[in-house]
Amino acid sequence: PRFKRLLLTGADGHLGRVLRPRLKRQCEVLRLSHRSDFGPAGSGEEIELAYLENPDAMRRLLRDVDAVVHMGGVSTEQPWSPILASNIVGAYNLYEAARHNGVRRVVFASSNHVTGFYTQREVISPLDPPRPDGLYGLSKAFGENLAQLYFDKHGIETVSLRIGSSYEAPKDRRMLATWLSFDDLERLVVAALTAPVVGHTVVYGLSDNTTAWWDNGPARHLGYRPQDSSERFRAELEARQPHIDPTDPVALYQGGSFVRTGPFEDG
Ligand code: 15L
Repeated sequence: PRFKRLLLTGADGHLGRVLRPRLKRQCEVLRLSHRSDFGPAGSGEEIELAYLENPDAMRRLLRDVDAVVHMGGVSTEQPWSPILASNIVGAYNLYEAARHNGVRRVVFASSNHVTGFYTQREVISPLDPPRPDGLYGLSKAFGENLAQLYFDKHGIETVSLRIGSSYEAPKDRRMLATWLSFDDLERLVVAALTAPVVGHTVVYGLSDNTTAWWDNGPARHLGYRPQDSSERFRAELEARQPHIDPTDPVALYQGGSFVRTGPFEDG
């Protein structure tokens, strides 16, 4: 294995569960963390439960790890308070813990919702300015800026993955463009962990889809080569959803339905 010990946060989340066996192949010991109990450790695994918003727990969690794959946190549009706790305070605690423990690299699960208010007829790259489609996307933009600060000031490297839609198969027509297969997710995370020099690199997480809104040219140095494509699902998805209303915000914007949810506080 390439690493002695890797840490996977959000290990019991949707993508944490996908990455758990795959990251195990990259390290002697895989430390797994989540906020609530998720069963026993397997061989070559350690489990440590921690709340992202607890700085002491985060400091303990990052002890003796070579790199962190940070999949923990809120992963959908939600009210401000859980986003503040997990994605703002939590991201800060993670980077402070990395600095304290001398951790050299973080792979940060950012999201395409950092740029969800670009339209589906635009092709953008990681160099275009953020345009979050909600509080969730905004919190991920904060995480990316935090990563940049911790590289510039403390030399901690990060690859921010603006993950599209990572599922077994795309679920709707939008996901023909945003789909990231689980095998390509693994390729992307491994590239992010092992590319020799990354500084703070932002990359979109998508497979080799025929229709796409994201140009990863500026992140070519990662060496990520997607090998799957959503194209084989196209006929079925277009048959299931034959009509697109181009004035519907869900069809207009890259973030899809996320542009419509929230704010929550006033109902
Ligand atoms: C995300 O950021 C979410 O975590 C995930 O649930 C999907 O909805 C995905 O974006 C998407 O845009 O499809």
